[in-house]
Amino acid sequence: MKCRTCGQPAIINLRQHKLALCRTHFLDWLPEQTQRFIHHYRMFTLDDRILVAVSGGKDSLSLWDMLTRLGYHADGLYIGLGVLGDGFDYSAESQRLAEQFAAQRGLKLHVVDVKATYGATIPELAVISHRGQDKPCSVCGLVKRYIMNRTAYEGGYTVLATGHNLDDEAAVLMQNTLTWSGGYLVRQAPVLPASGLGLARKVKPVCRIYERELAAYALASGIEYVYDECPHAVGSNTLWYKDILNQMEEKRPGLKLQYYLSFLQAKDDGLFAAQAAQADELHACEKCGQPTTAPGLCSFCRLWDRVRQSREA
Ligand code: Q46
Ligand code: ZN
Ligand code: ZN
Repeated sequence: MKCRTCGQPAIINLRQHKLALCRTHFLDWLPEQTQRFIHHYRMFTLDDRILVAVSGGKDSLSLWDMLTRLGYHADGLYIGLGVLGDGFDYSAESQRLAEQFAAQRGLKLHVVDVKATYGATIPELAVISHRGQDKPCSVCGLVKRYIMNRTAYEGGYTVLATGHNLDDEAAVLMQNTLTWSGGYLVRQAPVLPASGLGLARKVKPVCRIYERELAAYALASGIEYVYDECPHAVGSNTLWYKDILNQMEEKRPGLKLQYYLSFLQAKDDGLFAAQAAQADELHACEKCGQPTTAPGLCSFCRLWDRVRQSREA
């Protein structure tokens, strides 16, 4: 297999694009693609201050690397969840790699440790709050969304970028289309606009890029990242849907991309317009001031209230 651009041996074959590339040209091609999508979905410009949520994994670190290579002003945010792996401290290792990445490139990384800042790790929170039958992912999602938004807002960032890739998006889409969850589908988008109430603009610049391409980018550019999935992801629905989609992609290269893009097109054409019109009103949480649709306190403040009550009991 030879690189289409220069004829040197290729390191990757992008079957869905019928394109093979060598290391040099792949490392040029992926940021160019990302730039096209940033422009196409009007995500941000060189004047924006971007906060990239980094987990220490390949997707978010490759995204951060590409954004800085493209000349964007992008700082990082690492959230310490306090998750332990099999025989090693998963969160500590992820944090080390995120910090190493930032230090090597002279980039600014905000670190928010959930236990040090609020008083419990994510697995502890899941047990105390009885949310999600001791499976920490639902609490984790809530806490991460809150901290990301708050850090972006308080730091004066104009946009919050996450490393969700095409495989993530297609798996969520499959999960939501199997149950026709209109409310979730309407919010699944490459860009979610800001609200005047302090909800940051959210963007997913690599939502059209395959997971294996981001992994190849990280390897080819020498980015050290945490290889393992979060131990709580093992056995999750998302991984199961990813697996099914990969089997389909194997037989029909490009299927995942087509699935996702035709969904975005259908939404642009008005599918789920009714759900979009029903969007819940936001107001400021009575305690922390962050935007919420829940009456009174936001779900984050309610969660920590429950923790306090159960500790006092
Ligand atoms: S980090 Fe958190 Fe994920 Fe781990 S605990 Fe679940 S939600 S699996 S993206
Ligand atoms: Zn080449
Ligand atoms: Zn609150």
